[in-house]
Order: sequence, then structure tokens, then C-alpha cells
Amino acid sequence: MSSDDLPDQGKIRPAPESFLDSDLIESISRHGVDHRRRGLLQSAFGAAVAAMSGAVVASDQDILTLPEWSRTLGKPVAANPYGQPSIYEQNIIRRQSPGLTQTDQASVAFTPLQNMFGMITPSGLHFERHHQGWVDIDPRRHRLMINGLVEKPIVFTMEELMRMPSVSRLHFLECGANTALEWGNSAVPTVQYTHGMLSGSEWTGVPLSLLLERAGYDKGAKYLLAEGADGSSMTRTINMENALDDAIVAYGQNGEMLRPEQGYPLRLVVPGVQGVSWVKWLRRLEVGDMPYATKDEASHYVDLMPDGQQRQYTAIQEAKSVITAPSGGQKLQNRGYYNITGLAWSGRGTVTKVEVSVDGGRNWREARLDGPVLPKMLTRFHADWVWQGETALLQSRVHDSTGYIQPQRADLVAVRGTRSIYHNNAIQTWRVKSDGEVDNVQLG
Ligand SMILES: Nc1nc2c(c(=O)[nH]1)N[C@H]1C(S)=C(S)[C@@H](COP(=O)(O)O)O[C@H]1N2
Ligand SMILES: [Mo]
Repeated sequence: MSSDDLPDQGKIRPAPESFLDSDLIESISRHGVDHRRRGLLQSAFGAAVAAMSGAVVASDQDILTLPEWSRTLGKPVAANPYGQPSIYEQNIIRRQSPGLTQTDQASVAFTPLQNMFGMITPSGLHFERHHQGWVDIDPRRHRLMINGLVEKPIVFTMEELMRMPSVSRLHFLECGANTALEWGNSAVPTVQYTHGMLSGSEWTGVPLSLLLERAGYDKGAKYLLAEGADGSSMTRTINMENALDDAIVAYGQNGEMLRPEQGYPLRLVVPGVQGVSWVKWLRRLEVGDMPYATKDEASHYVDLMPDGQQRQYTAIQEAKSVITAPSGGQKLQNRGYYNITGLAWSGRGTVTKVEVSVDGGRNWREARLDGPVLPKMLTRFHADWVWQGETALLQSRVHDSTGYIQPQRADLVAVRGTRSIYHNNAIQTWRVKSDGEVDNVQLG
């Protein structure tokens, strides 16, 4: 089977009748443009839809005849010393946006949110954002130095760090530039490109507060400078408040060592704060008494306001949510039941409520939340929907534990203008057309 025959970006799988017809099945191409493919598509989701509609068809050869895999030997265990996804899932990959200028090193690859379940992003699909390419560092030669306003500067080896008391916590990581293209009218086609600089993982490491104590940090110090070991000279000012609260110097991701793309062997985890501050390949922390105004915070990662002023140090990722299915580039194959599902999160605390609208925000219904609902982590939501072939405008809206409610795009633009790159947390709209095709539209 060639990769061209495989299911692509998480289309809504058809009910069994259309499997039997071996109808042309709509999919979307590599870059999310609608594209026709022939093929029999199966997945856990397809099975769930089949079960819901209860359509057992007596002439289905796939249940009436024993397939060859039921009559032959399976593969040996040694074939897969490190497990890989099924070959039928090989189009579920990180992708680079067609709408962004790319160089090989200063680049970004987005998580396929439309294909994800639950709240954890598999490590191999965690989005990647590198300012100067990624490096794979020999952990025996990696060091972390803590200096500046401390009693004595210290240098840790990885071995020393991994002997210290550790914590494991689940947190989302979102680039401040996630959803940047929606500031304009570009309306990129899929949720992978609108919201895919977002992932959720379990992170393991040493609480940053413990390392600062060990170095004897000056209790009057208000800031930290975090520096990476890659060629980008990535340096960011971290508030001491965040550092002492829940920041982690992490070496673990989803139960194993960090992936090189995520900063192996050491990265900073600053829950709720924009991705750029989660410095990868972390090599130095300097304790200081004022913000450092480095290039990555003085001229980059600032928000251009309508009056021409730049907003600096907007660290926190405000509450945000998005429907991941049905979403742009997918196609509803026939009328009937659909589970609307998506993700909600807040950099300031926990998700308290998610509402879903199918009419562009005129009416709202409360969605079901999958637990556990954790602070500064993704929360999966679901809402039942019966589609009767009408044009629908799907939206989701999150409330967080501070009482904040995610804004409609027009309300956000009224305050922020449209010249920003960063911190777009507006409500996203997906339009379902009468032929079942779903696209990205902006209202108002
Ligand atoms: N050393 C270093 N740290 C870095 C970066 C980088 O290029 N170099 N990119 C930052 C940015 S902009 C983001 S959004 C996150 C992305 O983390 P990820 O690649 O693990 O998704 O890492 C941040 N930390
Ligand atoms: Mo970023």
C-alpha cells in the first residue's frame, strides 16, 4: 500500500454503507487542500461511528471472510525494539505550514490536532519550533550552570540532576505565535495550521525552586535569565514568581527522556507561559534584579497595538479552546450523529466550562469535559450534534478559573488590532457547508 492510499488529515470517516459502495472518499492533501482519494478507510473512529449507527450489513465481505492476517503467522517481537505507529497511520505527521516562509533551521512543524485523542500529545507528534535547527546533545557533556545573584555559582551534570528529588506534571506547551495567521484574513485550511503549535505532555524533572535554593539565590532577586545551548542564543527573562511557583528543569517527557526536538537532555518547563520561555537544551540560569531585554523579548515576541505601541513581556497564554473535529479540511460524509470534540486550556489555571455553538455564537450549549481537568493543561471536551445537512458555524468558548471567558474575534481585534503576531486566543469558527465540507471562516 503506498502512502497515497492512506487516510490523511483526519477526515470524518463514512458510515458502513459508503464503505460498501467503495465510494470516492474525500480527503485532504498534504497541505490540507481538498483532494480526492480512493480507499477503504478504517480506524477506531470509523468503528465507533459504525457502532453508533448500528448498521450491520449481511453482505460485508470484511466480516464474512477470514482475512489473511487471521490465517498466517504474525511478526516476531524482535521486529520492533522501539514501537512505531501502524503503517496505516503514516500520514498522521507534523507538517510545515504552506503559508509560512520556511528555512530549514528557523522553522516550525505543527501537531496534527485533528487526529489526536485525549489530552496527551504523543512525543513523536509534539510540535517543533526551532530558531536555529535542533541538536542532539551528548548528556555526558551537558551541564547546567546557575550563576548571578547567588551565594555560589554551581554547575550540575545530568547525573547530579537526575539524582535529585523529581516531580512529574502534565502541562500544555503553546507557542505565543500559535494562531498567528488568523490575525489577518488568511484563514489557513486546517486546525493543524491554525492551532497546531500546541501540545500536551507529562514533564518530569527537578523543581526549579529546589535548584535555586541549592545555589543560595538572593531572596530579593526578581528575575532569571534562561539560556539554551543551541546556536540560536535563545535567552529569555523568567519572572522569579513563575520560577518559584511551578517551573521544572525537565529531562523527561511522557515517561521517557525528552526527544531531541524538545530539548534533550534538559529544558525549562514554565507552565502557563508562552513556549519561547520554555528554553530547550537549557545550559544556564542567571539570577538577576531586572528584566534582561534580550533580542527574543525586546524586538521579537512583542505585540504591536493599534496605537503603534509595542507590548512587551506578555508571558501568559490566556484561556483558549478550539474544535478539532469536525474542523477545516474534513468532510461530513452523511447526515446524522457527530461527536463534536476539541481542546480547551488556560495559562492562568483550570478550565471550568466549555460551550459549543453550531450557529456562529447565537446559541451555546455546555460541552462534556473529560477528566482529569488539570491546571495549565489541555482539557478534552465533547458535544453531541445531529447534522441535518444545513450550513453550520461551529465554535467553542472556554471559561477559566479566574472567571475569564474566551473572546470572539471581533472583540479581541477591537482591543488588539490586527497587526499582532502573538497571543491570538479568539474563538475559532469552522463552517460546515451543505455538502459536508468544512472550512475555516472568520465572522465579523
Ligand atoms: N534553546 C532554544 N529554546 C527554545 C527555542 C529555540 O529555538 N531554542 N524555541 C522556543 C520556542 S519559540 C518555542 S514555541 C518552544 C517550542 O518547543 P518545542 O519545539 O518543544 O515544541 O521552544 C522554545 N525554546
Ligand atoms: Mo514560539
